[in-house]
Amino acid sequence: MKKDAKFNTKLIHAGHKPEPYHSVITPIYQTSTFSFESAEQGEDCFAGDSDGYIYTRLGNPTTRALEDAVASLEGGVGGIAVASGMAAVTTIYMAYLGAGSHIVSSAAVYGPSRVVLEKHFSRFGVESTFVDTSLIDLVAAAIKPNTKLIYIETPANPTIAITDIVSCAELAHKHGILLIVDNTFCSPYLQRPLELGADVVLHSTTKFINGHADVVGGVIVAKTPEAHKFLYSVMTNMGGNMDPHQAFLVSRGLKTLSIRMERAQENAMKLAVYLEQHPKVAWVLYPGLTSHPQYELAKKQQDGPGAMISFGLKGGLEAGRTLMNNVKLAALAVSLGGVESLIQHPASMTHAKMSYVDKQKAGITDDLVRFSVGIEDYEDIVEDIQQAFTYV
Ligand code: LCS
Repeated sequence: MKKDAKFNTKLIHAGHKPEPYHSVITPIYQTSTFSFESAEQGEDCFAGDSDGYIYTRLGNPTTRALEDAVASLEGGVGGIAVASGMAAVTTIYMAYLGAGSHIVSSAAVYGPSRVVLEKHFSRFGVESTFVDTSLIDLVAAAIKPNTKLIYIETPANPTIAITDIVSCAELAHKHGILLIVDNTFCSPYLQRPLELGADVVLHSTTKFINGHADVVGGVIVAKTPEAHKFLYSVMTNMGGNMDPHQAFLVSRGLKTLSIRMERAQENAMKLAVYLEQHPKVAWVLYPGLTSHPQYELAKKQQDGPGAMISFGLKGGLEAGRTLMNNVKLAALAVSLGGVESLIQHPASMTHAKMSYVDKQKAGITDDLVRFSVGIEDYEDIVEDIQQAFTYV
């Protein structure tokens, strides 16, 4: 593949290396270990003087193909494939936070990305402050002399709040801080944070990157070789590597990212418009609607509004529950970004472990219903919602 290949060409070809049997797809190297040609070559591998594979936790050709593909799509120098999105989050926290250090994070992030700081990293002396990062002044005010990371999710799970990546990067770098962006909701097809100034980007590949709701996984992409090497060493020592079989499936899913994203987004735009004019709906948050508070920012930093919608019904929590209990096509399930439509209630599901007060402050209200729009025919998706509304 030529270096300046365009996005869709990269999706199909990036990461694949010549194979002894000329296989068109990178095979599953389902092996835990690799033999050395000689004791000397083994020594060179461990010294880093030879790029031979050693042991699958330290690297594997199937996972490397995925790492290189996502790094190429994000415009980074190297990828690190890990067992889950949370392994990506915690590898980054482990790498850059330590006793006496401080992180400023979006208040609305995937529940465990926040809870792991509050419940576990706090045990090792890490301080964290959670603010609405869509307001840059709040981010600036939260920075302390010991702040090491600004961590943002944009769009945020589940509030769909958008944070200005360029402004956060400028602010972070002015203070010698790194900017980490969880790009799970957009995927590199719609947003490339490294191009906007971020230092490290991460994904739960469980979502849009794999896109088929059949594998849990994560990936980190670093902007510099130094950051890549450091994060890689933390990951291999902590042991959160992705398995080759997992990587094969994610690589397979990745190839259709653009067409899945386009189709899901087209459905989401229509569904958001439908919901916004529905008499039983109180509010809708979707970056493609002019009513979204950061509509202009989303248009500037994203290549499209994505496929995630949050909304609330006039009848509040009870009405939302009735709606969720009556959908038939959409599954009542957590996760997102797959080919199938999913509906869930963040306050009692994905974000249940956050305190009530923190949920309120972060905008994760009891009435919030989250819809991950799939690639089914729009007519069937909307017909399903319409019939569920008759029970509300
Ligand atoms: N980052 C974001 C933005 C996420 O939405 C999730 C999972 C993760 C990281 C963690 O990834 P995992 O370890 O699950 O691969 N979000 C989920 C959600 O909203 N419902 O179920 C999982």
